[in-house]
Amino acid sequence: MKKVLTFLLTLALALSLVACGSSGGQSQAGAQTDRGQQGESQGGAAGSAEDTLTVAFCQYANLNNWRVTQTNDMEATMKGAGYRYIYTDAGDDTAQQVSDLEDIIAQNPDYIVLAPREEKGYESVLAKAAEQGIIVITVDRDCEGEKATYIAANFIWESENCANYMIEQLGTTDPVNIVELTGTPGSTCAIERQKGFMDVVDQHDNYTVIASQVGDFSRTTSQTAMENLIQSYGDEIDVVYAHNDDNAIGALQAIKAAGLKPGEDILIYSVDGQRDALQAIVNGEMELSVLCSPYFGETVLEVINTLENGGSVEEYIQNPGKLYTAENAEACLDEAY
Ligand code: GYE
Repeated sequence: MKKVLTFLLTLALALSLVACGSSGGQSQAGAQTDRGQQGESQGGAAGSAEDTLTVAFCQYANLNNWRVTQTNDMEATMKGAGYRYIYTDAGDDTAQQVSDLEDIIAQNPDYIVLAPREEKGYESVLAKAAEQGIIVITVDRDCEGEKATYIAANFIWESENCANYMIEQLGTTDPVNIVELTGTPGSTCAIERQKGFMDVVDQHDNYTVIASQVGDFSRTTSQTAMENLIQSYGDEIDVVYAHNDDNAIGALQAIKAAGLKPGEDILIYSVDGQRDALQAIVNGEMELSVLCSPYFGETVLEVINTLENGGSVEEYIQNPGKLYTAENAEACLDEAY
């Protein structure tokens, strides 16, 4: 039974290790523009002012490449479609994001695209939007409250793949000590990336998570956290499991600064598919980054078009992912952000 399972896992892994190139079709291309200012602006040519839709994008922060890429893609796609565009950036503060939503609702847009910071805290403001007939689409993380759909990656799949790839490399007999650097506390991706990883790791006695610290999807926070972990555990650490590439790159810097060799003394597994992570894989300093695409504009556009034409949409729309490893990272550098 165990053999069959191992075979199936290896097969699943092999299938998800797709090469790069135009035929892959796994990542959505998105035009990039300079980051938008807060406020409202008119997009490209479309019908008269009355029949132009207004779309608001409520971003929770722009603290890393992933977020900036998401923000730029959303602005370019919505303006490219000719919509009136409202944009807010809550500066990594949930209470501020709720207040941004209040301001957006006061402007009565047709749609709100919400990238929520965490899962809780938005219920009453989303009820207000619904009362006013404003359609809400959540992107990349979910939150409680009324919405038409939730578009995101499968965080459980991402984190199971981190664990499976690690197990494929390190086996099921020798003891392996892991430190985990987590994302924004209370966010869907931090909750599920921990769960998916632990569900796999818990099946093998030789793997132990010796410490877990908040990296907050930030390079500087993660670097400091990793410095402290190296001080406490030193040579005992075999693996860093990072909830995103900023956590991974921060850890990588701390490992190097401590005179240790990433890729030899400590192996790093992560999620996002950021360019710096792919480069680290090419350099032999990271093992894996699982793609979590920051491009949502095209899917949001499809949702809006479907709803405007009287159609219905699924309550969860999944963004596809894939694995970047030493086998394909170099060939994929150009598609990374
Ligand atoms: O992994 C990270 C970003 O919510 C899925 O947030 C997203 C995560 C992504 O800041 O880089």
